[in-house]
Amino acid sequence: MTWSKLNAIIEQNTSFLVSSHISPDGDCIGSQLACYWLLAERGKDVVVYNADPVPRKLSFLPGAQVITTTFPRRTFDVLIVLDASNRDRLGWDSSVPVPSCVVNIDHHQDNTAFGDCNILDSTVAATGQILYALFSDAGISYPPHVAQALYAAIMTDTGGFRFSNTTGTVLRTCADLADRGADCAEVYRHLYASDSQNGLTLKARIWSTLAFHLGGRVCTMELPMGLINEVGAEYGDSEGMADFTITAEGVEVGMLIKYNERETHFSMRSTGRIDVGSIARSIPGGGGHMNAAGCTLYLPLPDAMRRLLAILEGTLE
Ligand SMILES: [Mn+2]
Repeated sequence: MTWSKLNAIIEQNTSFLVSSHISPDGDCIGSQLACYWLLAERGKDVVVYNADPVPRKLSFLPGAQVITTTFPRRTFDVLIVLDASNRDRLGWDSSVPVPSCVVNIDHHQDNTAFGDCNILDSTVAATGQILYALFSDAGISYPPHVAQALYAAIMTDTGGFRFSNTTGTVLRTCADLADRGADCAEVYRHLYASDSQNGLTLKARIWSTLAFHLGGRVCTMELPMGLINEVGAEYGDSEGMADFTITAEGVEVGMLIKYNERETHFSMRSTGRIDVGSIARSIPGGGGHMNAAGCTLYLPLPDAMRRLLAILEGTLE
């Protein structure tokens, strides 16, 4: 049903723009590469554009070089948005004209169904898993590098098969992707064991800001945005640090706080009892999942911290 709708859009159109959210992660890039392959295979004219570049550790995925950060000033028949809960997440200038047909494929629970064709499933771990299911339903066989891209997508969003979204379906999907040629050890090495020296230095500086609040139930780490340039690291080098904020005993909510003089961004994590998605949504522009969410306050760090800790204090009661 869903596949036939998407398939009809693919058949009836010629040019496709494929995009994903700002600060793209493995689910964005892996899903985009699988989508690119599907369209290119059918002889379609495809441009894959993201507002932010492919993180260094994901650039090993075959085909990653097709993803551009130069906005294509031309028209397309169809825009396919992957892994973004709303249009603003694309980080595009709002004056940019959007193709008349928008396909929205995503697994975020707060997706606004902004597409003309919405393929949404918040029960799955990753957008890559939705694409896997679409390919399976359609009986499409794909080469090992596409299996590898989908595997990287799912591995990223399950935190390397460690989060509570690591279901039997996830493992069966990934077992099948391995059978289809995904190199699991290679993906692991690139995603989790390939820091640059500057990237590891950045992590050390972030670790040095570790602090506990509200009787040890909240843990924070901080990243002043200027630090990335200062140590010669890349934005993506801080990825995964938010996950460490909930590893200490007794902590219920963890936050990696990125800030400059004007704004403060919170990447929140929960060990399960507190719904950080609803906390994030209580702040304009915020959103995410129950266990992982983000929001931005347009305040300097001390004021933003006070605001967020006050909200958390009420929630933790
Ligand atoms: Mn995702």
